[in-house]
Amino acid sequence: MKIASIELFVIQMPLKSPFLTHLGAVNNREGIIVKVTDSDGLSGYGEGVAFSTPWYTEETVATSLHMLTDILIPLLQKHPIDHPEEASHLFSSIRRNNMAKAALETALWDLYAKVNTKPLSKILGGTRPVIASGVVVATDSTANALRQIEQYLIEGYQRIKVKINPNQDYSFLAEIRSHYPELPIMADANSAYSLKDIDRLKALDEFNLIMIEQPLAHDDIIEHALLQKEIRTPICLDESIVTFDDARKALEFGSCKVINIKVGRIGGLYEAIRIHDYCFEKGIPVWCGGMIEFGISRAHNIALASLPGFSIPGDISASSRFWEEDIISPEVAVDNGYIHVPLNSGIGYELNEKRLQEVLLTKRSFTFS
Ligand code: OSB
Ligand code: MG
Repeated sequence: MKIASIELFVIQMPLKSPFLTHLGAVNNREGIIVKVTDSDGLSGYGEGVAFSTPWYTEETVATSLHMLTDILIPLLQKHPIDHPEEASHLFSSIRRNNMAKAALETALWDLYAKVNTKPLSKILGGTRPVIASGVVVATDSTANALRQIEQYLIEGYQRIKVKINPNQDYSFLAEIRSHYPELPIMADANSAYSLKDIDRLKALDEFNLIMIEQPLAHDDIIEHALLQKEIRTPICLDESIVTFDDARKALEFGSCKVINIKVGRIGGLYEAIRIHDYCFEKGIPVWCGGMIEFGISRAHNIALASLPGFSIPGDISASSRFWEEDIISPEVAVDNGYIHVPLNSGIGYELNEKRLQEVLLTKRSFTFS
C-alpha cells in the first residue's frame, strides 16, 4: 500500500432524538472521519467512534485525535505496510486506545479492498448477501418505549433492544412483553447492576429475553461468570471485551454465552475477525454492536456482519434511525428487516462531500513521503 496522504475530519451532528441510558444522554454526536489516499488517488475511509466524553469507554474524540495525530499516523509514516493486518500488529506496540486504532485500521481495510476491486465483505470473509437488522430503544419512559417499538416494527426491524437499569426493568419489560409476547427482545444494562441485584436479575428470566447485555461492571468477567450460573437468560458481554484474549477468557470462565463485537471497542477489523473465528469454531453466537455511528462505521459493520458467525441481528440500523441526513451516499437502508451487503468495491458507499462540509468542525492533513 503506497499511502500518499491522510486527512482527519472532525464532524458533529444532532441526533433526531436524545439517546438515553442510566449513564446519561447523547444529544449531539461528534466523530472523526479518516480518509487515507494512496499514490493512485484511491481513498479508503474509517470512522473514530469515541464519544465527546468518556462515559462508555475511557477514550474521547480529543484523545483519539491526539493518538492519531501524534502516535498512530507517525508510526505508519515510519513503517510502510503492504496489508491492513500489519497495521494491527504495528499498533499493538501502543497500549489500548482501541477506537483511535480502529479509525485508522478500518480506513486501511477499505483502501485495500478498493485497490483489489473487491467488496470489503468479501475481503473479510463474508458470506451473507443480506444482514438482519436490529434497533435500540433508549428512553426513560415505558410510553415512549412502546411508541418507538411500534414505529420500528413498522419499519421492519427484526429485533428490539431496550436499555434497562434498576429503576427501569421488571415492570418496564412486563409492559412491553404484554404488548409483544413473541417479539425477539434483548436488554442492555450498560453495567447498571452489581451482584447484590442477583434476585432482581433472576426475576427477568420470565421475559424470555434473547439475552441480557453487560449487567455487571464494565471491566468484569469474574462476577459475570457467577451471575450466569444463577440466571437462565444468556449473558452477552459488550464493555468487558476489548481484546481477543478477553473474549477467550470470558468463554473459558463461562462469563457469557454471546459476544457483542464492536470494531472500535476492540481496535479494528483484524481483532474482530479473530474473535469471530474463535467464537464460530466454539459455536458461540456473535452480533455486531452499534455506537450511534455515522455511515462510514455503519458500512464497516455491514461488511463485518456478513461473516457466517454473525447469527443474531445486531445493532445495525438504517442511517435514518439517528440522522436527518447521513454522510454517505446512498444512505444505509433497511428493506423488509434486512440490509443488503454492497457488491461494489471497498465499503460500497460513497462519502457525501456536501453533507461532510455541512457538519465539519475541523480538518487535519498529513502527507507521506
Ligand atoms: O452499549 O451497546 C451499547 C450506543 C452507544 C454506546 C454503547 C451502546 C450503544 C448502543 C447501540 O446500545 C446504539 C446503536 O448504535 O444502535
Ligand atoms: Mg451494550
